[in-house]
Amino acid sequence: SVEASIPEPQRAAWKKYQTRPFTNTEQFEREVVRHVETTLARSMFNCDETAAYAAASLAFRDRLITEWNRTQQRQTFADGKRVYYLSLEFLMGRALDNAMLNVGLKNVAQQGLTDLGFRIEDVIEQEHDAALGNGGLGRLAACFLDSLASLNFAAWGYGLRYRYGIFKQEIIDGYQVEVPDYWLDFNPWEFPRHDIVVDIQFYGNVRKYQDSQGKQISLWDGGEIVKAVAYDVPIPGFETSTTNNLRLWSSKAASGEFDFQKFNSGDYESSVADQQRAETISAVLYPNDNLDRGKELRLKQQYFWVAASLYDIVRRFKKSKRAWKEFPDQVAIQLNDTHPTLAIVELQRILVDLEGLDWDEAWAIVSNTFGYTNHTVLPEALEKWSVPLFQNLLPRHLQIIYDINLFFLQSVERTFPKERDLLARVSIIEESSPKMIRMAYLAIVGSHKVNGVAELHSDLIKTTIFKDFVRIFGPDKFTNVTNGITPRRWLHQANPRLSELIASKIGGLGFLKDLTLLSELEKYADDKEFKKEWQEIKYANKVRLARHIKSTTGITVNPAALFDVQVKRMHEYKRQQMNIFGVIHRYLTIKAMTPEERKKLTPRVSIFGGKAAPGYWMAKTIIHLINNVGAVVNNDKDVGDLLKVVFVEDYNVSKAEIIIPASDVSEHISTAGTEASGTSNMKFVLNGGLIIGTCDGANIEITREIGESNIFLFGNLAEDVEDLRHAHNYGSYTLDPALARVFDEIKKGTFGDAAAFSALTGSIEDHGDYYLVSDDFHSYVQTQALVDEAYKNQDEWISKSITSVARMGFFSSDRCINEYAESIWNVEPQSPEQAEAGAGVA
Ligand code: T68
Repeated sequence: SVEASIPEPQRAAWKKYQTRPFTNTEQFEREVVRHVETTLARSMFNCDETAAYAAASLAFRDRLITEWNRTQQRQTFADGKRVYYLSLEFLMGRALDNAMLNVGLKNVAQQGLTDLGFRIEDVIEQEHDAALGNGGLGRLAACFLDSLASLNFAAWGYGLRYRYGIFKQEIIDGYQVEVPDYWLDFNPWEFPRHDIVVDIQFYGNVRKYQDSQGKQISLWDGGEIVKAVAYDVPIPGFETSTTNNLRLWSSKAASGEFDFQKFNSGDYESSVADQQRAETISAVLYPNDNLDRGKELRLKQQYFWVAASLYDIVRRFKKSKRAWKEFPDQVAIQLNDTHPTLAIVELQRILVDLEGLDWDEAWAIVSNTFGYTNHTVLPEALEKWSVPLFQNLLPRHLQIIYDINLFFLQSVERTFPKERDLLARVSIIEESSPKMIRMAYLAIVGSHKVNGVAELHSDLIKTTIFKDFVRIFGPDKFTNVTNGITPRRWLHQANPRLSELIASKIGGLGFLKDLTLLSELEKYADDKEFKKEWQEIKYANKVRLARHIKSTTGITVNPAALFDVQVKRMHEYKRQQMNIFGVIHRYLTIKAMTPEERKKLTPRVSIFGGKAAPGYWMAKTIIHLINNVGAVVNNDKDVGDLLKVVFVEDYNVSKAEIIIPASDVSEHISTAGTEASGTSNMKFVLNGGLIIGTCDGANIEITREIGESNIFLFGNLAEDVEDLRHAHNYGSYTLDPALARVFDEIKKGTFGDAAAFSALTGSIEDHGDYYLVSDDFHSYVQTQALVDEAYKNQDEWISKSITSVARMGFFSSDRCINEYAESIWNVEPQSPEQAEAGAGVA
């Protein structure tokens, strides 16, 4: 076993002083005080909430790292297949609350902090979100890490340690302003591994020569070296000692602080510049969601991260002394979108150029190792790299891509002779000027499975963007794994009262590990007492959100009103513009009513939140319009409580934890066929909110699970979108009359300078209405009226809410991870108890 390598006496000494993680309040308090007094060099007289947060986190951090160590030892000893999840984004949010709940010691911490004079909620609030992601894709990666650990899979995440995460959003005079998110001042959750450093090469040249056996060798040399330093973040599973690893790479100049040679020869400035250039690689997260901009620094980030991760993975494999052909039995690498696709090329390079394998032998290993997940069909989001740019940065990789493409096209030609158009269509190289590398095609060719993230989306990729590849590789290569969310964070942590209420009825918290157990709730859907408690919890969550809104925006909202929420990245395809046009329509309707008519209305609070990419002008215009509409509506005496419009600044994971449990209705209203899945839709329903939405992404499967009578669906179907667009461009176009009235009001200047919004209204009435806002507006407004009516019958509304929650079992990320494990990775979990019995680890 692992321990056999250490002689008995030393082993005894180690054992005797082995760290024993705290398990009770007294031990926790001792740890907190020790950290305050020594690690933080403070005392009880100057321990504020920040220091209490720091000390409590350090206490939990110590606990996690001991379990982390044991888990890694166990997994090394077991020597089974590992999963590596490569993602440029991990949108983790806060760690302390999650750690406390996952290790089952929040009560202990609560009591301990109380004894020391603090409120646990205030302490938790001190933490800065780890916001290394844009939106759904990054948050999905975070949910997957939670499930992988909770299910006892041996799995590592690999990402970049950005110094700046997604920017902070401020709203000034109704406009979005971006503020840098420097989050690393104090981060107790990461462990720098200054001993794990990988040299990463860029630029340079390729030399070809023959070795002594006459074999062609390609050597990539020259160029520059940047160092990748590992930082490890422990990922605790829920109610298991398994603690997995998220390894994030940080860039550093190869010459250390700076180049002393240059410094001594008087070239101080350029030595500093070299260092800064190296550190720039991991400096900032690109803030675009569903958009590819093809910048060189982004390509550098991708290669830097992928090369460091593969070096690490290959090094770990080599320690096992197995034959190369066993690599895919030991290693599964999942590509979160095309961002890590270079890993395919890099592994082929390692095997052929550095390890001397034959091309075909290497390629069989590579293509059996990778799986690729697609997250979008939007053309502007599909990654492409300019060949000249790529050639300069990664000359050897370009040659390998050309070879991959050549062999691929040759095989296509053999199977489909005389289909010249097909070859051009599926080529990894697009023959444009400049030529472009199509990363999705490379990912498909180099993986053994390709999956979409919801049923509709997986069907769409097979019939549209990847249609030719289904013919070439057969349909079995393409599969669906519908997204999921972790019920630990999105129910238990975000909505503790609801979680406890559910637990009290269905025999404890077991549903947090097997979400299908929620079905037991269905028999309470008509239970009067239970419904009252259910409603009370929703109300309390709304009161909490109302308080947050008051303190951040100054707007007073009535918690008894219907809370209608749309929080997600700002994007035309997500159609926040349709929502705000609907709000304007409602406002105009109210204004035209008599006081008597107004009395019958359902008061509503329209809550928006979300960041716009800094360069996405139209998205910023939508934010501006929302804020301007709010300024008018919220101050109109005729309207009062009947309508309020709120834009919540800086929407992020920890805001989501407040907002989602407080929603009555949330909006998931993308143009059909554009939202690959959506995951917040699942979070809202799991927290007892109803949905108004289109037949898009996971909304469709949510409807299948919870039933059509529990969701407000509207709008055109994906299958009709193409024809409608065609009709806009080639037929006669008439704006929906209600929408036309809304536009007239905007143009009159009711919501500020009309010119500010002309591009927005113009994109609909003059430029083809690509997202079908006008086509769907009528059914949207009608469906909102149904929502108003339904909300008046609270009794029925609450039954719908309970029934829906009871039927959400399918949408756990645990189910989702088990599907990946079975149909893509071919791995099985290993329970710590079982492993320890085998390994003799005490
Ligand atoms: C989202 N994609 C999908 N992309 O939009 C959403 N893009 O439907 C889906 O539920 C989610 O992925 C999880 O599958 C994104 O969030 C990005 O953030 C992104 C980032 C960089 C480049 C392109």
